[in-house]
Amino acid sequence: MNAIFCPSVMCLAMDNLAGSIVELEEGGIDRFHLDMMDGVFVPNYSLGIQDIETVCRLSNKKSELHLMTVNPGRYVRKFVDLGVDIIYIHPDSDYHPSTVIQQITEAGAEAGIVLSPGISVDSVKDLLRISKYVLVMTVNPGQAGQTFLPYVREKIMQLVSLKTECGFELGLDGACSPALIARYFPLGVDSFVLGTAALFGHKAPYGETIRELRSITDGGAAVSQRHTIRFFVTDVDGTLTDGKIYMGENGEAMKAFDIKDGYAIHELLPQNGITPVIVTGRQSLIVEKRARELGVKLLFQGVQDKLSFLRKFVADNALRPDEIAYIGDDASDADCIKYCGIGACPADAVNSVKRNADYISAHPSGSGAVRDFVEWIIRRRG
Ligand code: S6P
Ligand code: MG
Repeated sequence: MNAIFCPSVMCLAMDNLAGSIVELEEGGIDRFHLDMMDGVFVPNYSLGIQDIETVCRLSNKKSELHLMTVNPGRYVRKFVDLGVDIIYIHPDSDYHPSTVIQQITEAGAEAGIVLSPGISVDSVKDLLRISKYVLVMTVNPGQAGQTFLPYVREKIMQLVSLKTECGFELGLDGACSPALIARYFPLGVDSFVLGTAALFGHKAPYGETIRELRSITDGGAAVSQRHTIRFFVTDVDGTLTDGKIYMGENGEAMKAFDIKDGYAIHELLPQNGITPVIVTGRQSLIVEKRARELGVKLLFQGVQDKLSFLRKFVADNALRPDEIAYIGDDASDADCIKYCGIGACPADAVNSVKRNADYISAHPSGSGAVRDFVEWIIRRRG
């Protein structure tokens, strides 16, 4: 499965539209992304019906129309007649988005929904089942050239875990830089709208830039990572436990572990060819005992700098960082979460960790967050 690249026509110089369409098609794009704004739903104007007609007439590729207008159902039939293949609406742009989705499908196009940064997955849950495409805006709608909003990360990963069950293709729109594509394609995002962050305003010919983007996502690391996590690294205090340490006169006396997490480590990971690794900054006999009980052979205690440890672990085992999944809860875990292929944290992790996590479990520390993350990884492999 290759990444789907959709150049944003709004970012093109209109004085050579025909030439650019040919250059982009020959350069290897997948479909054209057409933004329509009405100055009401978003404070800007972009392509009009005439432009859409021109792109559909001149191009041989599919086109997707992103409606940022109030009353998005109004011209659906017209757009389909012009040759638009996919029509995206913002659910919050109409009182009855499900009716508009039905209208789009009945008119002969495929329907998608676009989630602005402030729109939650929960608020559109039922629409996910009738939408063939879901596009997450990583910037506020209305303009090109904005900066990625980190709080949408959680939404992207929620949708990654729902896409197979609901049967939609997942895309990102806004600030899709090469780095963002390199991060999110392996995690399960299918399509990317290419605007100023990756394609336009750069000196290189489109074909060259697209080839470079393809080299990030085709074959090699990115594709195999979509399927292959080999090691599962977990922190202890505040991840496998609730973070509380019960001290007796002779030092550490008790920690509580969750049986559900234990099952994931002892059973689910090995069954799926993934090796569990426990890494902790503290030293404790309790952890040693628990690791033995769970059959974890790779236990590393007293690790003060977890990132340096991971780098060495990767080098010693001839791995790539993207073959590791990591879960942790505190500041010392934040860099590891960024470094590894997939990073997660329990619901009550500190904010610096949450900001960087690809997956935030709904379960708190010591109460099934590890089990939840393990199941999520396995589900994602399909
Ligand atoms: C923005 C619109 C987008 C942009 C495109 C810009 O409201 O929906 O499709 O045209 O995302 O990309 P970039 O890389 O300039 O943010
Ligand atoms: Mg758009």
